[in-house]
Amino acid sequence: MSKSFTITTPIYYVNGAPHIGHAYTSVAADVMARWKRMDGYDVFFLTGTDEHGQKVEQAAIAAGTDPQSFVDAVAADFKAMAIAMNVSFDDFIRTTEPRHLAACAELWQRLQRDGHIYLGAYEGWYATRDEAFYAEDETVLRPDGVRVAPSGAPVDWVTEPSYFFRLSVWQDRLRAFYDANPDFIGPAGRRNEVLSFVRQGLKDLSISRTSFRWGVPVPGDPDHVMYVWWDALVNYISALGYPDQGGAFARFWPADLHLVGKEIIRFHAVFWPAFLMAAGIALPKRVFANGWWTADGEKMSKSVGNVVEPRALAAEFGVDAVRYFLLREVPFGGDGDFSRAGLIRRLNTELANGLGNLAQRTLPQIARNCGAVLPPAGARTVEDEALLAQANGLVAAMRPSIDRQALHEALEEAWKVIRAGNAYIDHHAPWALKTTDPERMATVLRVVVDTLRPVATALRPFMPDSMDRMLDQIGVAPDARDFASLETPLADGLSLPAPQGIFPRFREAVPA
Ligand code: ME8
Repeated sequence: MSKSFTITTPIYYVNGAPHIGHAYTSVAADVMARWKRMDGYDVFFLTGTDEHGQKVEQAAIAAGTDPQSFVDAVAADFKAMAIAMNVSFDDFIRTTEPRHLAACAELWQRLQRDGHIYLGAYEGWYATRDEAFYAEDETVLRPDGVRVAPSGAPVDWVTEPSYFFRLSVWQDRLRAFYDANPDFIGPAGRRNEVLSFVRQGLKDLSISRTSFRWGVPVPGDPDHVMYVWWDALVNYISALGYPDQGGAFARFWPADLHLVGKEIIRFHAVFWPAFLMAAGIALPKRVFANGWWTADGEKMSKSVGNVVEPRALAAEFGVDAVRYFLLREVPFGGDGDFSRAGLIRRLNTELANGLGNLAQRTLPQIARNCGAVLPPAGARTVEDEALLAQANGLVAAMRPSIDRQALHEALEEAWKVIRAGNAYIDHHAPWALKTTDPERMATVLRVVVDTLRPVATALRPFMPDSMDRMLDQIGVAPDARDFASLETPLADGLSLPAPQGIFPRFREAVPA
């Protein structure tokens, strides 16, 4: 059986509408999932929605509806956004589903039975907006008298009975685990942040609340609901059928990669591994945190009115241009700033002029001058072979970058080939060979097609629809678009469909 690859996104809170930040993590995970499928892996790609907690309850009240109807509507919108952005998830888990509630209850009972969960009283600073507790020294008292968390969210002093997870006892084992698995957390800055957090000492974690009702009931104690983060993290195994540890669980756990935003690395790299260790379940292999997007230099927020809506952008520029921009604009793991001008610039220079032109300068010539069939390879020069070697090495050049989540570097590898391909056409000017040396013209055009094919194949995970259209145009059968198929050359004389532009240049309408 082929090797498996399990990748997850965070499950998104349903207290607000999906925006470009959510699309970002999901699209990045999608690229990796698609890449692995094309590379012969048995992939499980999980995404979904996090539907409990006080914030969601409050959002439902504010919307004048009950929590269940509210989460049903917003979860459907998140799912629609993922589909619109061509995110090829294998499962979409909702934390209000029975399978999730059952997994949470079972895990809770096991941990309680084994002494990892105990009843105590919680006192501390709690930020409803972050659904998180903060230590006194993490909070700041602002001049206006409001105490706030590092995120800026106001905190309240909370005292209530609470169940605790004995996190403190896992500190040494967590540290030993990080030492033994230096690649567990990426990028390096986030790893350092986690190591120093754990080094400072771990306190037991409050994992139940009594002050509101919208959560997973604690088994045997109906006054309590589970802390939303406890419930949320369990999604990664409830989706695989836990507590049944056969079937999908046996096939796809442990996860190869939890992709998350940088603000939730602690939950995934400290709390989650400790829960799993306590439960005797294998730990995920890696947690990688992407950076944060701002919009035109400002934090995106509803009140500022600068929230970037991914579907609106996709409708205007095409899904693939948006996917490309997000992954190309910033080194993956770093922060980025979204601007419309930046998107248009990359669409025009890199997609239309770069990649699009490589096809547009070749395929119409084949249609006109080669009888619309794939010309034979003919006798190749050293320059022909050099370009083809570069193109044929592309998947191998991108693979290590993909495996390190360096998606921007993987794209740069592809653009090296695209630039070399365009330089090759400039230099060999096939249009000028039409009358002087038609045989050489045919060879040059064929070299470009044989360059386009690995380029379009390697870029399919990033821009699935556009690259499929490009592969249609060079006669690659739909079932021969994985990486292994690149070993089989295209047949001479293959008839090609009429060429069509794939990335039209975008011209901003000038206001009258
Ligand atoms: O934290 N830039 O959900 P959430 C980049 N439910 N990425 C962004 C972003 C931005 N401006 N805004 C959001 C939660 N994201 C929890 C997760 S997991 C068991 C529970 C992305 O709706 C990024 O991946 O606040 C971030 O971690 C996630 O959305 C947060 O989504």
